[in-house]
Amino acid sequence: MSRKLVFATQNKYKTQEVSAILKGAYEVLNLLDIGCTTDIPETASSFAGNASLKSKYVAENFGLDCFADDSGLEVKALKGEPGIYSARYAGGGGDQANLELVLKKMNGVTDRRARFVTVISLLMNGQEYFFEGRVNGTLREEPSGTAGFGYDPIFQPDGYSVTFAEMSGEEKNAISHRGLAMKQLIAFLNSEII
Ligand code: ITT
Repeated sequence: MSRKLVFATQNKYKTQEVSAILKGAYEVLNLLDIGCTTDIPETASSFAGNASLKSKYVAENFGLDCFADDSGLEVKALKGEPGIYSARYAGGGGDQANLELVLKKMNGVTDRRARFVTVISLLMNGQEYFFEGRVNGTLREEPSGTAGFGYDPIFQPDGYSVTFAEMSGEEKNAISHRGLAMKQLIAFLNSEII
């Protein structure tokens, strides 16, 4: 039987991605699965700080080892925006509104370099560990593709001619920020003997 691991997220797409990556080795439970309906405040000023707030909330309130990620898109010409504000860049209008705001701000801008970043905080046996993944790419001028979520339809990873939203889940996970951070988490978990 596979071991259970709590992933402190309310984002169902992130749960699906991470479940697919950990398939076979771990059964992933998200916040709803453990009965946590609180919208955990993400008030820190860095990805690591926000990931930490989420994992600590679960450890303190549910007594469970868990991990959380904070992720986002950093656009060079926008001085790193939307960054930690990626999920609420347009103020609450959701993924489509966020994506449209980035496209609007990037209208006519020729330097379209951007990267996705994920930082994972793992709280295990009272100790905290961090893992980070990044993927560089460029922003399209128009959305393309329907897979994935968030900014996927406008992000084209370097070395590819398609956006994340035009890739299968497996292709995206193999090169994505979250996939890379998760690989480090898995290697760490596999190296733990107890
Ligand atoms: P939780 O905090 O509940 O985990 P969330 O959606 O708020 O879910 P984040 O705080 O990590 O997740 O915010 C990340 C936002 O960045 C997310 O809502 C997307 O807009 C964007 N994002 C992160 N990873 C992405 C990915 O793989 N593809 C596209 N957009 C992504």
